[in-house]
Amino acid sequence: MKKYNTLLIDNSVKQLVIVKINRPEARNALTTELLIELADVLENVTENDALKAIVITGTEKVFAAGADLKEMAALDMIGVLEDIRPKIWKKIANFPKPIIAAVNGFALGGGCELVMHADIVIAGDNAQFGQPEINLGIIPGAGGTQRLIRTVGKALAMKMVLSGEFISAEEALSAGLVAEITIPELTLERAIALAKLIASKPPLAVKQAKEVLLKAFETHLDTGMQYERKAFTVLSGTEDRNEGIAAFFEKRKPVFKGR
Ligand code: DAK
Repeated sequence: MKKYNTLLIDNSVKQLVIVKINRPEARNALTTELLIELADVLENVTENDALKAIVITGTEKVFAAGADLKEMAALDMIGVLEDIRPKIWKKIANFPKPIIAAVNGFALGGGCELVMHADIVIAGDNAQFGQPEINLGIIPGAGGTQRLIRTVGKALAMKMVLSGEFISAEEALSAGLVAEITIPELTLERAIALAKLIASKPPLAVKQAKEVLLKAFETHLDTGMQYERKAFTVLSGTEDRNEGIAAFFEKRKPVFKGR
């Protein structure tokens, strides 16, 4: 995979791409360049059948401190209106393979919103999540009002967005923003282990599962159930489904082919 200015890419784990956000001097603030590079990584992973999932992480102290404020300060209203970043966020949201976030330290503003674009979040016990945009006279712009409320509920989302107060890893876990907490030294390792486990599963089922689970954010139950039914039916016609059931009865490990 190519080299990027703002991301470090680790291809050493088979079937995975590990992306480390690499702007420590600006606390991993998300510039447009960084988002473009991230979208490029996702596009490459989407197109490569051998790659099954990505893991996104930051440094020990900061996952990401939000949108780059120098860049934001330079934008007037028309600049914001014509900003290309909403399109890039959409690409991240539409990425079809699993994204696992390994979060140590601060995940603030756009950084917290990036966490919410991940499918599974593993947090170090030093992690802090927040939407401090209110302190800057703005509001979240990449889903921090919409995804946050759907994830953690009204009470906590209102508190975070209106007050700018951060929540701890523990609070994030009990609110459902985070799937697991580890000691910070193991956050990435655990995220990789989980990504490897997912990479061993039948890819068509993983893809359908992600797609249908995310539908739950935006549909009524009845419509969501129809999506589930359709995806379930489609998977019934795959070789991997036959292989999974056969392997169960033959008491052996299944060999999935993504067909
Ligand atoms: N942008 C640019 N530079 C930043 C930065 C940021 N978000 N955060 C930190 N830095 C820079 C600091 O300016 C400082 O630079 P120098 O002074 O060394 O040149 C350096 O990083 C170190 O910062 P600190 O001295 O503050 O470091 P600490 O370790 O003491 O504190 C911190 C770390 C992360 C708690 C703190 O830096 C902090 O509170 N940062 C700002 C957090 C924040 O307010 N985030 C929200 C940003 S607004 C949209 C999509 C998304 C968004 C908007 C629109 N659309 C699609 C329309 C998102 C908006 C946001 O995220």
